[in-house]
Amino acid sequence: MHRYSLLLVFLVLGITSCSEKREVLPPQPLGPIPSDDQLIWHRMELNAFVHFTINTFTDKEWGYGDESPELFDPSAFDADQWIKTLKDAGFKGVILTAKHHDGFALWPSKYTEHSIKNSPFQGGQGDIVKSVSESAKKYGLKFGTYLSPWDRNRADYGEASYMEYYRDQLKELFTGYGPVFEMWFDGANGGDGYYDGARETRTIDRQRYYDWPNTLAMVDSIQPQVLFFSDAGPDIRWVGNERGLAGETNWNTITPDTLYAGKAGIEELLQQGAEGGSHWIPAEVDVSIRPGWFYHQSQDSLVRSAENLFQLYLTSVGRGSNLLLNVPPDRRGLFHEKDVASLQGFRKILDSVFKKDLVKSAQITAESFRGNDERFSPSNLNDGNGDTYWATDDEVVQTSFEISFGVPKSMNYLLLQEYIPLGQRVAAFEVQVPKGNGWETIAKGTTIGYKRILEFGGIEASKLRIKITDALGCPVISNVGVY
Ligand code: FUL
Repeated sequence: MHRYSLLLVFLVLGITSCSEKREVLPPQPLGPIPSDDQLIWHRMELNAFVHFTINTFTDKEWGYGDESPELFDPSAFDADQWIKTLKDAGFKGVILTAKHHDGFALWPSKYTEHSIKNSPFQGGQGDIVKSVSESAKKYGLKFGTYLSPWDRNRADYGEASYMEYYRDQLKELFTGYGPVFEMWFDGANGGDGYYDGARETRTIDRQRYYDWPNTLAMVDSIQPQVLFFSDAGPDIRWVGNERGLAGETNWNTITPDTLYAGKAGIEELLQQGAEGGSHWIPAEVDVSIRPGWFYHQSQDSLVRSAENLFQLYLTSVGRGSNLLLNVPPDRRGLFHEKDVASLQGFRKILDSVFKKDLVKSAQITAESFRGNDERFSPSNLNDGNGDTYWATDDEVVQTSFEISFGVPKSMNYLLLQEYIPLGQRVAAFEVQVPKGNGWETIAKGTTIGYKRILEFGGIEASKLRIKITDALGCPVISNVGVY
């Protein structure tokens, strides 16, 4: 009897520990995490900006607001040419300047005469916003829009009534043109302008004038999926420069309490984000393929080369941000041949650099994996599935995994991705190759985030070890690639 009860105790214990083993839980989300729409956005990686308006015809960057609508007359406008070029180059979304600072509306807004409806283009019947949104839909790109809060044409810019006008225009854009994935609010606000003949300088309270909470809530009530971009978010933040550079340290988190569009002195914070920040507000890298945002014939010889675009890719997408590359149509209403050639070349470089992932046929082992449960094993790192990941036990923060190629391979790039639905965690890592009986560090990085690409410039090794040296919690890595 006594012996039987002992056996029973063992059995019960055994069953409990077995069932405990089976119940290894995934890591809990750590800190702020992306919303579903932000996650979709991260996965887009490459989006295009299109600056097109009356400036294209006046050779200006910032129209004063007194330009006659008569000037807007592209001779061979073809939105499909833009969108097909972008699609072929791998872009997933397009954001159009529906109205820039000069106030000219590229759609026939019923709230102003300063619009395409009073231009000679298509006999006043044209609607660029419609053509571009429809073409984007046709080619499977998402459509986004930019509506400059600053309006140098309006008589009442600076007064309360202008905000009514601005909101009415937002309503037009958000009800008439299908789903909008991203809305861009520019930080350039207030200054001199035409203002319907006043020709003066007007300053506004950048923090309060636009009543952003209510303005955004209004848009959100029409299209809840839209992501708002501004210097300070709330969904996507500016990266703090227009040179194409995300921070090598780039947290998707930041504490936006004291931030607002146009606030000075926050460039570095925006570029790097903040470890432990209170909100998930990833940085977007906006940069132009030409020196200007708008087309100028004088800049035809200054279009970024394909190699230069690839460098921009490495300093934006390769640092965990999205690239928003501006491609300005010319006076014909077409992407210029030089820009098209660079975009095609850019695609070729991407395809050739990332053609062969050496990890696909390699063995991956890790110091440990969570609860020894296969669901969290390092084999998830090269299974081509972004929804599986390698994770360790909660208390295992400094750890490593090894990639064995079998034979020496020469390689140029390492690509890492964290599984960001559970938060951004890694703060420092090292890349090592075997040396003697140990390892030698050949590269170091800080954050990973959605994607981190390190360039080695050609090394040869039969093994790589990725050592996580600092993280906010146990690492959760979904993908590794070596090229
Ligand atoms: C800036 C604007 O002033 C430029 O003209 C351009 O639109 C750029 C994307 O944002 O703040």
